[in-house]
Amino acid sequence: MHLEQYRATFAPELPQALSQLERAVFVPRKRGSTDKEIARLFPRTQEQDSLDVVVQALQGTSFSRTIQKVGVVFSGGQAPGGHNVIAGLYDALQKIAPTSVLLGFLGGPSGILEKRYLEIEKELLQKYRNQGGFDLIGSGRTKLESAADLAASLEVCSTLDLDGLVIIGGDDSNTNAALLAEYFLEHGCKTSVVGVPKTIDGDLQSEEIPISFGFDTATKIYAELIGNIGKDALSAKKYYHFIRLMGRSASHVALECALKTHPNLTLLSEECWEKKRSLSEVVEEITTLIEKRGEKGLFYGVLLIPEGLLEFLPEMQSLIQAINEILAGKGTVPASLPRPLAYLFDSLPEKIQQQLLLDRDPHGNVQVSKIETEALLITLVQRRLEEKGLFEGTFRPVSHFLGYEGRAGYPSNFDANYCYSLGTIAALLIRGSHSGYMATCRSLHLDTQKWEPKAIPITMLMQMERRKGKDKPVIRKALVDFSSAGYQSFAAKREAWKWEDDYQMPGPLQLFGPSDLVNIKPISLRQS
Ligand code: FBP
Repeated sequence: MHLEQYRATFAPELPQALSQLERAVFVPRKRGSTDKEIARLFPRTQEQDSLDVVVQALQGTSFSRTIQKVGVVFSGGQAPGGHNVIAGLYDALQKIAPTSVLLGFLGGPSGILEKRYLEIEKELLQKYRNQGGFDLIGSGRTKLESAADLAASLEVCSTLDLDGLVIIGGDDSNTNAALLAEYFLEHGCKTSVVGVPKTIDGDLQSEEIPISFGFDTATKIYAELIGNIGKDALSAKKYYHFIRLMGRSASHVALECALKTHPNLTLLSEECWEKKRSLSEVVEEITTLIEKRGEKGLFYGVLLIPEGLLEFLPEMQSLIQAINEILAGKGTVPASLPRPLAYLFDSLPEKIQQQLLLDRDPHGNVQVSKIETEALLITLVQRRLEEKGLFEGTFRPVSHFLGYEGRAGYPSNFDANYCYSLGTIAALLIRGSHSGYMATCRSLHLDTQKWEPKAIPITMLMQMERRKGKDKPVIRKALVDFSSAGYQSFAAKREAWKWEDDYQMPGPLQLFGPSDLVNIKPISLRQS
């Protein structure tokens, strides 16, 4: 038997509160106040309460609707566990509405606009249970934002007579979900729009969302590879490994991998922003590390670089924002840049200049995964070492980018259970005709049985931000919190890691075996 067949037989565990769906009910909990502009833009969904799932003592509540048809869509980048959201949704629907039909929109949100879907049936779904990737229905990054997109989505959901639409996505995709929910309510459409927090980046988190799904698996996969690279560095003693890690703006992935593997240096974008560091200061820090290690006879090392680093160096951020505005209008780069920024742009290697000019994604974000920050740092560090007359011929850098290899792996047990629970909560939200909500669970640091399933209004997470040259309502990205236990632990140990070569080898993600190995959770997981 192949691993995928074994894995398909894994039975995800549900929190106790979701074990009897006929007795699982939502209890409202007052939410905090909403940003004024968000409240103005979302008049129908901004006042909704949070909802906690509780088990009612007696059966017999009449739920607000009988479900006949539900649609589901993946939006944005892959994250391990997505198929289990669909499995949890499907199984819950089968229990609460056995004749209901689940439609999967193909290729992401564009599948909604173009009315491309397939019916997800039991036999088909079986092959995808507990598997990585999003290949059952595919994904895409089309934004549902313009009046025409909203109208087309309404038309499709109404014609298909959908009771619910589940959007499995990151911050931008869940922003789309909030817009759709508001628009559908405004137009009297019965389709409940429900979001599910997906992204390996870990930046869709809050008090109520301890972590997005996929983060656990992706960081375990990266940590295995970083651990192997560390072991190689320690054996060969001749290479400096510059490892850029996916994760877009926030450095959650880099922090978690650092806690798991203990590299010599981990840059955190948030710290660079806080300290208003320039690119040359970052280069100086790396050069000094290499210099001091060289003095101790150590000519090798492991460095972690978050993929969003450049956007968090204030001078580079000004440059990227200026380029964004120019690309959204009519000017050209570098001609239309103000002089200091044009000078900074000119000082960058040509390849990096080109990468900064690449098309923005449909949400207006610069495509950080396409900017080879590790190569830029290697070039600048090499230049600086030469200026200082240091280590001619002994600085041998190797660049790595760990990104796509972590996004579609077999989900860890944590992600498999979490996703299955999120799909189940989504079904309950649709049964209760709740729209504009995101499914989530608190207490993920505890055993699965003790997780607290709940739903929060998506508007609770939103604020106004400048995108593509305009102010837009968006979900705020959660950055690394300096008061968190994960960061504090990192801050306490990193100085020692610079010199002691305490590289850890977490090894491959364990799907079977002793429970303390298969149930490892993210070290930086919020205990909320
Ligand atoms: P989501 O925010 O959609 O989950 O995507 C996350 C991510 O994997 C980032 O870490 C990365 O920068 C980006 O997607 C890469 O995008 P693409 O898949 O379009 O190359």
